[in-house]
Formats: sequence, structure tokens, C-alpha cells
Amino acid sequence: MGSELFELTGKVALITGATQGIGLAIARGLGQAGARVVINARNAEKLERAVATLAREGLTVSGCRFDLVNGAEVRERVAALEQEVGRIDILVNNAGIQRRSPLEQFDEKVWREVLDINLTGLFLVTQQVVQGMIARKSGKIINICSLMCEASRPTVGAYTAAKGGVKQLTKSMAVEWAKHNIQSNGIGPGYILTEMNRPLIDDQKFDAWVRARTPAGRWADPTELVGTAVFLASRASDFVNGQIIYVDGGILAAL
Ligand code: GCO
Repeated sequence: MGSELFELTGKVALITGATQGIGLAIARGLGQAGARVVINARNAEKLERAVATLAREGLTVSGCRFDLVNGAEVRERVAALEQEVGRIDILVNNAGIQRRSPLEQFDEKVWREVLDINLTGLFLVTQQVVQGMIARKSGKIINICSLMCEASRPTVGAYTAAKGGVKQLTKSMAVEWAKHNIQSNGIGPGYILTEMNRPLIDDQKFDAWVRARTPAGRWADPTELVGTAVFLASRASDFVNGQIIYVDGGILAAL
């Protein structure tokens, strides 16, 4: 049994928040594994640039612009997308924001924005995409989780609450939709070199803490999440459901 287990040829994958960082890396990796990729973002210009980049690399790619907190827009745009591409076999819920502030002074509006984008938006997109998966009795849902599904640190309380919700929602999706041959799982990144983490990477003290606290002794590149994404998107994971696979250099295993 060879690499055909991980073959995505003929599959269509939608990746949210995919113009940079983890989303773009996973979109590229699923495309290189044979999938037709559709990348999403709120910003039309960034979306166009990312589509052009992936197309120049020879991938079959298109863009689907929507703001995932706008339920009506999500339903309309995803329905139009399914008309255009015929089906969405793989959904990678990657879009998310990080806002850092001590909980006791966390701004209510910012709290709601973090929960809205990271949790409610994920639910809205998945609820629309899963309709077709249920009809076809087949689908792969991959939620980008976080170390903050299992632990926290000062100033990321809103993000931790949202990601804790994503962890449990991943299980709810698994238990409700497994009977339709839909597998819902998560990827839990460790500390990854992304723009969202730029303030942390540039902070010498925090950088030293990540390197000391992570048994692998380093940050990871977003491309190091691709293998797990291809696994969870392929038939190699057809009996894996409700799991989060941590790609974290061992940080969660260490005291
Ligand atoms: C932070 C970081 C983390 C990571 C990631 C870890 O402020 O500590 O943003 O939240 O980005 O979520 O899994």
C-alpha cells in the first residue's frame, strides 16, 4: 500500500483565511497532493495575489471571497462556489485572529470579534459546507486548533476560550456527522513562524522562552503542518474522528 492512500487528485478543498501563514501553506500542500484548492479571505486584493502565486506554481486554484462572520454572505458564496466547482470534499477551517490583552481589561468588542471569527465563523462555514458532504455521504473537515485548546498563557484569554470551543466543536461535528462518512478532526500547531506571531518572534525574551519550552528547541515553519493536513484530508484517515493532532515539537508533552 503506497502513497495512493494520501492521493487527493479529483478532490476539491476549501481553505479559509488562506492568503498567508498556515492557511496558505496547507492550501499549497493540498494542491501539491493533487487537490483543486479554493482559497478564502475577506480581502479581495490579498486573495487575488495568493491565487496568482499558487497558479504560477502550477496548482489548480481559485479564490472565494467572503467574511466568515457574515452568515448570509457565507451561505450565498459557498452555494455559488459549489455551483462553480461541483463539490467541496475537504474543508480546512483555518481563518482566525489573535488579540492579546490581560483578561481583566480585555475590551468587550475585541472579545466578541475573537470569538466571532475564531469560533462562530468556523461554525457558519462548516454548517454550509457540510450540507453537500451529508448529501454525498463523504467529507473531511479539518479545524486548525491550538496549544490553547489544552493550556493557556497570560493575555490570550479570548483566543483560548475560542480555541477551546473549536476543540469541543470538532468532537461535536465528529459524533454528529460520522454516520455520513464525514471525518472531523483538528490540527494543533505549536509555535509557528507566522505573521500572527510576529510580535512574539521579534520579542527576544518570548523567543527564548519558546525555544526553551519546546523540546525540539525551535519554532516550526508553517509547511511542517502540511503532512498532517494531507493525512487528515485523505482516505488514510477514514477511521480517524474527533481527534486533534498536535504538531508542536513536543511542547504539550513536557512539564
Ligand atoms: C500566543 C500565540 C499562540 C500560537 C498558537 C499556539 O500568543 O501564544 O499566538 O496562541 O499562535 O495558537 O498553538
